[in-house]
Amino acid sequence: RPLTVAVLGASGAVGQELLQLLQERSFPIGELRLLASARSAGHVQAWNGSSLVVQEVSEAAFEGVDLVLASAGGSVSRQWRQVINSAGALMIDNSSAFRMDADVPLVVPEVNPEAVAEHQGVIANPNCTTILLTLVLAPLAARRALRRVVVSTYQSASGAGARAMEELKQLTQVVLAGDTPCSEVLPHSLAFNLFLHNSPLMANSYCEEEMKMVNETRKIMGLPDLRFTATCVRVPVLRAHSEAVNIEFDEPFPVEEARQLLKVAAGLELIEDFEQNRFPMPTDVTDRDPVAVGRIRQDISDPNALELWLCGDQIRKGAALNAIQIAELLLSSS
Ligand code: 11C
Repeated sequence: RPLTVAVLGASGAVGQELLQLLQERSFPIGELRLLASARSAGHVQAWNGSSLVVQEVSEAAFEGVDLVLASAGGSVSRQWRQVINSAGALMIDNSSAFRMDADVPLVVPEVNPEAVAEHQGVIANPNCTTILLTLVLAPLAARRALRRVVVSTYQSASGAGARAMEELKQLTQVVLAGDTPCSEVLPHSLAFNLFLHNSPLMANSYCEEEMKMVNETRKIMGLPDLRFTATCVRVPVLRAHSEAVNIEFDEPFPVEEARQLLKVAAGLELIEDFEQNRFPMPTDVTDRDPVAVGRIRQDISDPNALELWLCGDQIRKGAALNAIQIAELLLSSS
């Protein structure tokens, strides 16, 4: 039967993408409720030929709901989890609130689809950089054991939300006009600039985003002891993240074998033309589902390691698409 679906946080960048994808993918919806804080309540949203009015989130708003797609931040998800589950609904949560909880599956459908079966009312959608990376790691790890992963990210403004995207456009104009840009959303202006990721620094000098990559990748891949290090950087790109990845295995991994595996792996697209020096770019994947991978090469400093590069749309596969694929996976297995 068609589902009653609630989108919590519909006005954000991920919320808007969720609405677009629910329509594009003909998700089986009987009723769609848009829920948000009092500030956004009353806003009218066009969807699939109709106009929906955003309602203020409340206990009553979840009555009769089957599925909640939550993208309003960790504290909102924490606040409403019990109410959602008591109403008999499943929450697919885009925040980091429950990702590392033992009773919450953390799922990338192409990588660990079997994990959804273990859910207790909440399934977590991983961090965007982690989703993109695991799509590439999984097919390789299925062939040879991973020993260590070293990743550097180039993360777009979209990861900091719709306001950061708007601000990047606006501050770019400010710089072009010869004035000094000043950010109200991020710690620094991104216009013609980049900086280390804006998440809080931890006691070990890694930022939260880097430790999310470490911990979430280990959980999704089922490799709790995987040696993993990351450096996360915010770059002046609107909505697609890129990653430079060094992957060490327990034995040499022929480049051509890796290329053939990645070429056919679910969710990936190979963009690789060494003669033309043409490899994935954020503009190749913007508004698109696949994660693009390329420049797969032997690490000249380690016979057991490969180097590669990937780009993926942060809002789409890095967030909204992955969440909807989790819901589709549940529907197909129920
Ligand atoms: C970024 N990955 O690009 C972040 C945004 O845990 O879901 C999403 C943070 C998260 O800044």
